Amino acid sequence: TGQVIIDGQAVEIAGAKNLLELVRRIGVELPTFCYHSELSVYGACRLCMVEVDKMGLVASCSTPPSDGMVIHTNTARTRRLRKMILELLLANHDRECPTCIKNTSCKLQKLAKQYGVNKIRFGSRDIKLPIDDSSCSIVKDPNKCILCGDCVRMCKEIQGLGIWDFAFRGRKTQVTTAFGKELSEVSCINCGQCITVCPTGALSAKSEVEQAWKAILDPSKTVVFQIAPAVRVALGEEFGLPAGSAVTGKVVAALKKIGADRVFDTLLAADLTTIEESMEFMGRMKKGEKLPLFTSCCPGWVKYCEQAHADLLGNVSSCRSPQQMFGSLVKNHYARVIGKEPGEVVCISVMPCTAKKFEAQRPEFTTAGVRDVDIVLTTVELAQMFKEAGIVFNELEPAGFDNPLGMGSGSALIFGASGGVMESVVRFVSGYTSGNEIGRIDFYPVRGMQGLKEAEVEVDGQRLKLAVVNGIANAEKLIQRIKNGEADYHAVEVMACPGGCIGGGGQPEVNDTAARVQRLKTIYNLDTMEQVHKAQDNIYVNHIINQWLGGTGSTTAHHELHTRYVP
Ligand code: HC0
Ligand code: SF4
Repeated sequence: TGQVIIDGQAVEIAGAKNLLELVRRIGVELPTFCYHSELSVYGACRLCMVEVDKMGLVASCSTPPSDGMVIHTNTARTRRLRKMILELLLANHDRECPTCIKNTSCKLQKLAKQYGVNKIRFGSRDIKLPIDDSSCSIVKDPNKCILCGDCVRMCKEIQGLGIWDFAFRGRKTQVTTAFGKELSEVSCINCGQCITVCPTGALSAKSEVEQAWKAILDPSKTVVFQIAPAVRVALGEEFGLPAGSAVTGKVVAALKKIGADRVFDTLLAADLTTIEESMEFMGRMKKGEKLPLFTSCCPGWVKYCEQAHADLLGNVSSCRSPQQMFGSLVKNHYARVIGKEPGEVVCISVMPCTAKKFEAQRPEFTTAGVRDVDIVLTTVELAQMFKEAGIVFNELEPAGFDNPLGMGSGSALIFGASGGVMESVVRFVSGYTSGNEIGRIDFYPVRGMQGLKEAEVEVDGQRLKLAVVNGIANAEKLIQRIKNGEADYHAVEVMACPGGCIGGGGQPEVNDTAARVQRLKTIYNLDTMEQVHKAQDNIYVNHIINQWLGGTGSTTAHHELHTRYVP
């Protein structure tokens, strides 16, 4: 409680944790590399310095406010220091900006311009460290690292993994993996959350844009796209639209313009997943075995479970993720329908996620010797392709998906948000047991950005206990409680990224959770507008189950839509 004076203006403290938050309230944005509201305060970059009467210069992110403080944000000293810090960072930075993946979206570049840094008075960097591109999801260029430590704290605090840490001292300080191993050799789950906080080009997604162009421009290939649920509420941000703008029809139109042969929807496969996973769940409930059932659509979570909890793999749903069910349908059936060999059809998926790149190259997901999903582009990579092709995205007339793999229910759409898979299963199971007589089922307790959501629902006279977690650190806490007997559930949904896929490592960069909340809102608004609300009401999915797969629970369905985990 109390108040402070900032630049001559009185501001109520009202629960603010630090001066940086209070300064924002008077409409002044202080520069910072290392401050993120969802991470611990590190106070290392010192850019957010302010002058406080009787205290002198302090880092505003790590200084709590106290009643009567008099704060100045723009003084001769703060100006001089900010410029100097930026110059020092730039002096030690590989300044090949025009060819950097983060050119024009780099925070260092942006702040250098904003603070008028037009010369660097210090010597230039003389060491060149090797780039690590061993991972199929993430590229690390240590020459671009400014040691803000954001990736270190993200991986440790939100994912509980601690893949990155500081090593060496003084001028030789680096952020690196344990023993400097290549990223593909350590327990990284490919989630890309470290990329989302990296202010420079030090961490980026491994681009597959060139492979995608090659396929599109090859006349002997039929190129089939699938678009994940969360992509449609974020891609517009790359073209300056507000966070959470729904751009589904524009994405389809743009893909047709750049030469996609068919544009399909991952939503169709998400409905298929709901049906398969719900049947599996009901089967386990009946037998009372292998409970809780853990969802299996997040490849970051699946890899984590394989590494850290192999004893739980029997509890993980055998369903392939929607991305992989889709790829399997394309290579096993759709190719034949259009008179092609699986190798003549290139399946490209567009995902909000860097771990989907890893999932798609897993050796178990192949048909007749070729990958089911050949190329995985992130949301940002697809936007890049539209830019390269000169597409005036914001002026496009929307277009519709192709059939028969272009339709999904509202329940498939909400897969893109944490809690969506669980709600879809609840919608299916409630509908199924009541003979589908009932209308809409909206299941609010599992919605929202919280890291852990618990809910109970009564279905067919049985009380189902459900949990939804996002962020692997939250998942780990929950697993410990389950293992210690402090919690028990019938089903658990796990997504590695905060807020679920909408917050994936392949999404446009966002500075705070507000943008993620907007994306989340749009997902549920789109669901509200959908005519078809439950997976079982998707007539295309029912057609595919009956005509292509030989009915629910058939051997074909089992082979093509499920997987086995080898501990
Ligand atoms: Fe997701 Fe998915 S919802 S993981 O977040 O389940 O990436 O958007 O595509 O596969 O559908 C990501 C998003 C998907 C899959 C679907 C699931
Ligand atoms: Fe950690 Fe995820 Fe980055 Fe891997 S991708 S280092 S698990 S934050």
